[in-house]
Amino acid sequence: MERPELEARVREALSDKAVRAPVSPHAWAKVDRTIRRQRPWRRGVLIAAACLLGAALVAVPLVWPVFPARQAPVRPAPAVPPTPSTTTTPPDAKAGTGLSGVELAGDPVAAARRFGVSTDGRPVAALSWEDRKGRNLVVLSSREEQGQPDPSTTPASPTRSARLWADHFTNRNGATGRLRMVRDHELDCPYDLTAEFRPRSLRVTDLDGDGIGEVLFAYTLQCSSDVSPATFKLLLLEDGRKYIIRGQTWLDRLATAGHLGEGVPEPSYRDWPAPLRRQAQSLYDAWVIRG
Ligand SMILES: [Ca+2]
Repeated sequence: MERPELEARVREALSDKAVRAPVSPHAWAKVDRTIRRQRPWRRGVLIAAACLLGAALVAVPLVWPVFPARQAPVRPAPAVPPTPSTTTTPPDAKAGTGLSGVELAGDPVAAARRFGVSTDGRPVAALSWEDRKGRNLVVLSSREEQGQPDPSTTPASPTRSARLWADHFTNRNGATGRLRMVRDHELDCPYDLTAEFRPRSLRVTDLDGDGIGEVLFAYTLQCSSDVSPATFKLLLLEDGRKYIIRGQTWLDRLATAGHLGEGVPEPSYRDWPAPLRRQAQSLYDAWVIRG
């Protein structure tokens, strides 16, 4: 019973209704003495509780490490894909197995010099790699020069000639040599002359997985004074063997005059390794403009 209530009941007992009250007129004095006796005891309880609380706050951090914490399961971090390394390898230049050190030279002249070889034309692109036969270097080169005067006109008109070469050099067992040469030309042209390798067509793969690189490139030849199709050839060399698709292309997608036919392979497609044929046909179809 709280003190205000006790006081109220005592005062009620001391009133005129004291006779009927449930407590005697002397109850207040008795209660007051009881309260005074309880005050020190309550104060002690409060002080003890405060001390226990303080001790708990100090002890818990000290004792906590003793007990192994029940940790939530750690979700493994997602795998991070490896960062692709930078390389001078051109797109699609290296596929399959068996090739290493594939590099498209920034300076084809210097690349030929380092390999210890020279070409008939001015090097315009060079690609080197290593396969199970040894070190390889393919150099594309070209040269344009004055042609023979055109005898069909009077006086004879001047002409221009252009030549293209592709040389596959190898270094096997310490010996450097030319494994294969491909050459083509457009001679004595009195009109507009085009003779150029398709930019960025030079690449090496090992699609058939035999450990020998197959190098691919393409070029265009034309001598024309009007809108005429140009000669387009795509070549693939592997260990001295030559695979080629010969056809025609328009030089400008916006200037065509009819639809051009399919390219003609040599040897026939049934004699090509299937992965090489698929790649060659795919790139040929992507590069020629048939109209
Ligand atoms: Ca191969």
